[in-house]
Amino acid sequence: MMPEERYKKLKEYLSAENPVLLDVIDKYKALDKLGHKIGLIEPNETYTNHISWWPMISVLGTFSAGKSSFINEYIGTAIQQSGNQAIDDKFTVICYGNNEEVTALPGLALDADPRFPFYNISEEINKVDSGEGNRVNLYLQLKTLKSPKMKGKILIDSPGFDADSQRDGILRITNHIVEMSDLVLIFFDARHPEPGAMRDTLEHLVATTIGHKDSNKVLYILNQIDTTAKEDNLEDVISSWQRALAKEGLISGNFYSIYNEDAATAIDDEAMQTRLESKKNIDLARIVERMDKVSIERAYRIIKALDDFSREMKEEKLPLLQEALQEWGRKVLWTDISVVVLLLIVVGVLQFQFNLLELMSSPVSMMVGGGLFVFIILLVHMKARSFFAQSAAKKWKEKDISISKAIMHNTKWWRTTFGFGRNWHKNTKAKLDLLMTQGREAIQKLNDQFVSSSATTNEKNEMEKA
Ligand SMILES: Nc1nc2c(ncn2[C@@H]2O[C@H](COP(=O)(O)OP(=O)(O)OP(=O)(O)O)[C@@H](O)[C@H]2O)c(=O)[nH]1
Ligand SMILES: [Mg+2]
Repeated sequence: MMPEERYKKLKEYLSAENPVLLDVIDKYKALDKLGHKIGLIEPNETYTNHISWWPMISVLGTFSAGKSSFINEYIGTAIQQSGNQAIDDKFTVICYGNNEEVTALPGLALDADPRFPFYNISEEINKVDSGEGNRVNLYLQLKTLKSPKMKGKILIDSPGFDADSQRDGILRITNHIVEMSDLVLIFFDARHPEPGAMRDTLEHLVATTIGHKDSNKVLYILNQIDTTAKEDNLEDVISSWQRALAKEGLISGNFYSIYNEDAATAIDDEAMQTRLESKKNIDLARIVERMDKVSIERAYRIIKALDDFSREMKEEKLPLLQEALQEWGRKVLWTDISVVVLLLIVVGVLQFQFNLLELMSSPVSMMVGGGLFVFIILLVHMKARSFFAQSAAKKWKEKDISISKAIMHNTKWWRTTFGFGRNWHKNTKAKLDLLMTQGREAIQKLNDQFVSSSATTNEKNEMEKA
């Protein structure tokens, strides 16, 4: 997708979900322009690609644990089918859409959607299951709906882990989704809290999430605790579950125990009902808070990234590039000087030996000789330019590909050799300063938006009380 098309699509989606971020796209556009000019990114690249605009929340876990029911309850619509056999056999990516009713699209539709860093996933799929693009449809589908709950985030429902019949592709994608997600909810089922039933899930999910650098993003959720009512063994079930997790190495973590009110079996004992319900309400509120926070955090992170990119360009990349280009210019200059000196020596020797100037006294031979002199200097100059540029670019390639690209960009044959002095890109630096200031203003606007929206909920609560 070319940058222009990407800006347009991002704007289209963001205008419905978070208008404050609309201005931010123009700032990214300005940043891209500077990046293109300096050559740090290629003309078809854009910094908007380097961040993910929609935070992802993935719901994983054992089959029939209640993943889909949980998502339905969270959104407030029966968007996903639920049932007692294994229902979901592929991942469902759920996001905001302009249609009132739920719209289901094949996995390939994700390819054209800038909200989802989908190319990563299709690559993963190709690794395990290479084939035509529509393989993707076997693993993924997209659903959109117009729900305020879905603004500014992406939810992923996943197929349950089945002991034997797990497809390689599903496992691979699961790991990848854990990597990409901002929040991962791992569902277990209180009907089978013992390690045997969860072995596969434990091995694959817990093991991949335990060592994660960002392990706070993983929530472990024991669902269906309403089923403990019959034998009154909530504490036993929870501790047996936590023991099973501990066995896998998970000692401390975000543990929650909930059930789904709509799907739960009726609890006859009233005291029991109250106890379970209040436990559930507390834990559910904490989970939902984390889910809601994800979209707010991401809005800040997008602006923060703009600031980071600008600052990095101004304070790190430009100086490093400038230094590399100055060094390149010096090398070219010394080569030029050496070649002139060498040629003068040759001419001197020839003059001394054969009295060259007298031999070439005719205007024509003078011109040919002079021309040859200049031609050799120019030829060596051009060769030196490209030789030293390539060696500098190669040196940077491993360390920082953008600087390597920018070196090639700034050393093309028609460009200056020595113009990298103090004033080089003075205007660009001023523009980057401006972008950073504007980033701070955008953060201010976001603050206003979230502060005022929480103020209105407070007011609403006050009004309800009155
Ligand atoms: N008692 C009880 N039943 C639940 C609860 N949550 C879900 N269920 C039921 O459990 C069954 C499975 O629920 P789903 O939401 O389809 O589970 P899932 O994890 O999406 O299952 P797969 O997609 O097949 O992996 C359904 O019959 C639900 O009604 C709960 O909290 N308590
Ligand atoms: Mg399901």
